[in-house]
Amino acid sequence: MGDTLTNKIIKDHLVEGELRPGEPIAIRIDQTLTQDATGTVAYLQFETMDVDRVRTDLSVSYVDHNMLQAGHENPDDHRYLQSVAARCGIVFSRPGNGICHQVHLESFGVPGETLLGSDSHTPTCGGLGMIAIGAGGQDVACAMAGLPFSLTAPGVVRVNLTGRLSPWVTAKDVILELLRRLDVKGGVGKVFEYDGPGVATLSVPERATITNMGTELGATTSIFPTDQVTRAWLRAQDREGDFRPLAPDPDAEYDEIIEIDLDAVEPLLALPHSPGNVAPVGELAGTKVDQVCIGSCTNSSYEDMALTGALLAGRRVHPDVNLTISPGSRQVLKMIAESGSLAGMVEAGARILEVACGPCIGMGQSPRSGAVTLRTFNRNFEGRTGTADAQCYLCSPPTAVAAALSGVISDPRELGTPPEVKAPKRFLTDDAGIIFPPEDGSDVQILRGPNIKPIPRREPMPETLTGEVLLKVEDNITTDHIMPAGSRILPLRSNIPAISEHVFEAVDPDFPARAKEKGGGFVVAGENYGQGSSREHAALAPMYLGLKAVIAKSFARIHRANLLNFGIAPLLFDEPTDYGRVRQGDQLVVPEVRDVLGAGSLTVRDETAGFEFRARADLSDAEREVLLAGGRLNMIK
Ligand code: MIC
Ligand code: SF4
Repeated sequence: MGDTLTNKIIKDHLVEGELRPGEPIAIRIDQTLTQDATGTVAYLQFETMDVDRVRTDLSVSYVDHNMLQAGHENPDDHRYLQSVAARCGIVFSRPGNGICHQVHLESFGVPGETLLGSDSHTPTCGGLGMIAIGAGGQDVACAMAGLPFSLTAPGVVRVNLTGRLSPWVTAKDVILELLRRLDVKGGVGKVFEYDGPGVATLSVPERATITNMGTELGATTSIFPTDQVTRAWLRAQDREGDFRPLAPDPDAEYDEIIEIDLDAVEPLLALPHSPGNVAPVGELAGTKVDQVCIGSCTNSSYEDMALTGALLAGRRVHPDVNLTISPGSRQVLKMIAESGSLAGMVEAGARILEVACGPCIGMGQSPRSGAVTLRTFNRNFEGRTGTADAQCYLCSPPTAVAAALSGVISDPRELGTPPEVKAPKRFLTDDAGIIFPPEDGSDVQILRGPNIKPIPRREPMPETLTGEVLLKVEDNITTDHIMPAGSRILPLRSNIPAISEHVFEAVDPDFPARAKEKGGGFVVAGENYGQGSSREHAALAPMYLGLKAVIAKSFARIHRANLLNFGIAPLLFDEPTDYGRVRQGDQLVVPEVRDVLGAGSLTVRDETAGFEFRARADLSDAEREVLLAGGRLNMIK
């Protein structure tokens, strides 16, 4: 039986384990990326590994999230990142050069290689035929040190694309269609491999929009094959030499097959407050809109911006709507400036923002109270805009422009004949936003600001875990619930004691004080605990507050790995109905945890309610070792 493209690339990089879905494996990592909000802690950990220079083919450090300089914290972190990069052989992408995923696609992604990034949307480069995976900063630090990356071998889903998208329907609507069918945990443990005659009709940036937002399915990653479209795009980026033809074997066997007829896809929206809450635009037509934001790593390519500019040229933004536009990279900004698209946007009344994540991560542009905001982004979790009661919808650039012009949610198909936006024959490429490291960085001094504090460590796992259920939460708790972002909290990313004061802020503002007062304890959760981002702060800060274990019905992949990396036990209810019996405030005891972990199920005694239930950890041998040691840093040392 032939191989899927996913398994061909994984086999090329396999260093441990057997490639069967569900089995633990480890793969060699060719490239890494970090961004500033996860990068400081990743590099602080890398520094403790006593490795002088990165051992990957390429490692890039981006500054794109913490761009607001409302105090010394962010610029100090940028300077730290730049100095570590020079010291350790890492390419540094300066603030203003662009969003990590957009720039990596344009400048560095190589078909057939592996990329590990400390950002959950790293799969963007799957649009170029990479196996690109998001992970916590510590896993990325280990990959930079030359260690293989451990994961559970994924099942491979073939997404067979047929037909061609209709006018005004975009790649964003394709991934929203998948989210409509599968919801936010329908992709857990899977790679989505796109195939079929429809692939050739999609450009590389369109493919990247789809693989980017495959993250919202909970998928391990998503990938497209490479073809003449990929080759031409790489040629236009002056990188044809990086092209490699990649396809699955004709008789490849898949674990699942999904059919998408591109002709049948229609303009869609994700409704508040989940990317999986999808409906046709028509169903919401007429809803009044206060803000429209175009950009983010999902929709900020040259084509997205050129289309936006063409649609806005000669028109006026509705007086009740605030329209913001953030191009994805310096390359994109320069090209839309030269082509005149930027002038069209300005003329129409758009607010042009910095080339960065910006409003996507609540770095400014919070809408007014109770606002309806339409965004071309990938996440609309409650509160993520920075305004607690805002209603955030996700959509394509044309749907966003249609609302910006009319003031209400409208079907973009009412905009008339779509303007023709041609992919450039040649992108404007130059390295002005990139600083390459010196051959020998051993003399470079690493520069730290006062906000950079040492990373706290956890003691090895004790014989018995005891403590109170500090918090009980529902299904689909996101890392934005656990460790919120936004302009107020993000500058504390390199200061764990300070950021820990904000853990679960919007869910239960008393959590940090209670956790400290009780000497730590447990969190009890439903399905898909920790969905969303890769931020290891959602494990590290609760660990600092004394969190010992999370007992959940299921976990999101990256967050589970982050919990293990920081010595917090991710336990699963053997019997999901026991979730209903445990109450917040109950006193729990997990005896003989060191002996039993990994070897089957554990007994958990609820001393307050007077009953016992079973929970298990489903650990590989390597994971068990990490947990017993109190986290991975303790082992590496
Ligand atoms: C996000 O989109 O949530 C982020 C901000 O990019 C995160 C990383 C972080 O929290 O720094 C992600 O997606 O991993
Ligand atoms: Fe940045 Fe938003 Fe993309 Fe995260 S999802 S990397 S915050 S643009």
